[in-house]
Amino acid sequence: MPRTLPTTDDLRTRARAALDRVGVTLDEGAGGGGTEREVCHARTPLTGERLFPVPAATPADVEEAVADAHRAFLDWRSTPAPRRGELVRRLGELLREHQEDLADLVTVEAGKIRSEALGEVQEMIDICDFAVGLSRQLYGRTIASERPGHRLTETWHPLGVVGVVSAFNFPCAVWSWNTAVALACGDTVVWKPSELTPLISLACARLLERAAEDVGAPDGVHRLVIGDRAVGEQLVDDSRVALVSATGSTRMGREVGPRVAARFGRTLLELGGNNAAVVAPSADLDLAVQGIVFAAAGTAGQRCTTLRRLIVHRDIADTLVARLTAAYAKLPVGDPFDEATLVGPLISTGALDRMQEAVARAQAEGGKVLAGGGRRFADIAPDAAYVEPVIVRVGAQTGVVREETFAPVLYVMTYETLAEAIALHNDVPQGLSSSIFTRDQAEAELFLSAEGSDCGIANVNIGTSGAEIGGAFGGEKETGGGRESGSDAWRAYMRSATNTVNYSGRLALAQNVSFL
Ligand code: UN1
Repeated sequence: MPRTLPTTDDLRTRARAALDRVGVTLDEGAGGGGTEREVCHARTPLTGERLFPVPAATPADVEEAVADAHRAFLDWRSTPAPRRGELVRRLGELLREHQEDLADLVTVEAGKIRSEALGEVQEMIDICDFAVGLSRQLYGRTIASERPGHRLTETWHPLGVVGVVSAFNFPCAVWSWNTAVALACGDTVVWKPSELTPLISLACARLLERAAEDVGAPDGVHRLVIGDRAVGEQLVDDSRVALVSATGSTRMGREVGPRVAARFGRTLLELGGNNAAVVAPSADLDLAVQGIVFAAAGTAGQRCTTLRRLIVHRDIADTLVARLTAAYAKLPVGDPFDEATLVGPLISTGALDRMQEAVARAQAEGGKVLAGGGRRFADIAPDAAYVEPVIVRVGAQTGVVREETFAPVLYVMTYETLAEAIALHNDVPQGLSSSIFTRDQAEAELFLSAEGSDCGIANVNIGTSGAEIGGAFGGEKETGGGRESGSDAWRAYMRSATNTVNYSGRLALAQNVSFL
């Protein structure tokens, strides 16, 4: 079990080296004597301490970023799509070249373990490959016209500037899902990352800037604006931002959605999840235990797809719970750079407080803690939040179980009939990801059917998290309804036009209308 943590100085050196290799020069004087500029402090959850001051965008900077992106859009929209794909291909090459550097920054700033940090960068590489292909496949339809000598078609055009608002937990992959697809679609991007992860954002923005230089794309195809909520609000309210694609809490989405709608802009919202897995009596328990532990405790419970509720058939509940508690007891919590670690730190001590409050509420509501909950390294890193993932057995789906707590807390409930399990499954406000572990095909099919899971992602014999980029990603109800990444999610980044072409030489009106 890892016992030590890196020092903040080590992490600073590591981050600086990665940034250097990517080509980012930090203005380390920012925030120092004399300057009036607002700064955002890069920090690391590994020690909870600050790394570097990073200049924050002023309102004038945000204005300029949107103006630049809008100007670039006017040019980019008429660049042939396969040529636009060349920019994304070059970005993908640079991401491959710097996969280790970017993974270092993800670990330093977001606390992910090595394989998950590399996996996040892999997700960026994969979406670039996807978007390059997409740049030759922005298909519209030809529709049968009701009139002779007429052709009816659907054409897809670039939309405009896309404002991407991303969260700390996937500090670069979510940006890339939006950005690679938006660029192939002929849009330009202004990115407001989480203020908790400015360094990885600077690195990604620099790589895209280098890619644009290499292929001769307009420089304004992408702008980064680092800052707090006010920066996001400025993007949300700017009518030149045609689409606001925002990932974060349901509370954030509740504000963003109506504000953008009020100016008739578009939104793509990826909000909270409260994901569940049903474990049926026929389930392969070896596979289920592995799938559940990764989905519930992996990424320290900080994915929007994290497994938060387990709905287990009562005949196997005691066996499964015993196996899960045994697995939890052995989970190595600690330094995410240590190859042996599986659970890194929570993003902040505030997140730990919220986790502890949720567990206390669950207990007050009748729940029983079966595993975990202990804090680690509080003596050597009091500002960091290392915690053992928790399992709580609950009798009912009460208040706190229906909420998303962004931490590794798994609530376990039991069921008797599959209908009851599906009802429990769907009886929460969120609708992102879901899964069933079963070897009964009819049960699996029912879970995936219209009367089964009500989520945007529904899986069989695999956990709720870790989706591939090829499918569309997103969820229903309070999760916001957006779809990003693969499949035909690209359509959200374009506008369609219906074209009627009359080659008959005479005017024929639709619906047999006669006039003149
Ligand atoms: C998120 O947590 O915001 O499916 C995204 C997954 C990842 C993406 C999660 N591919 O878990």
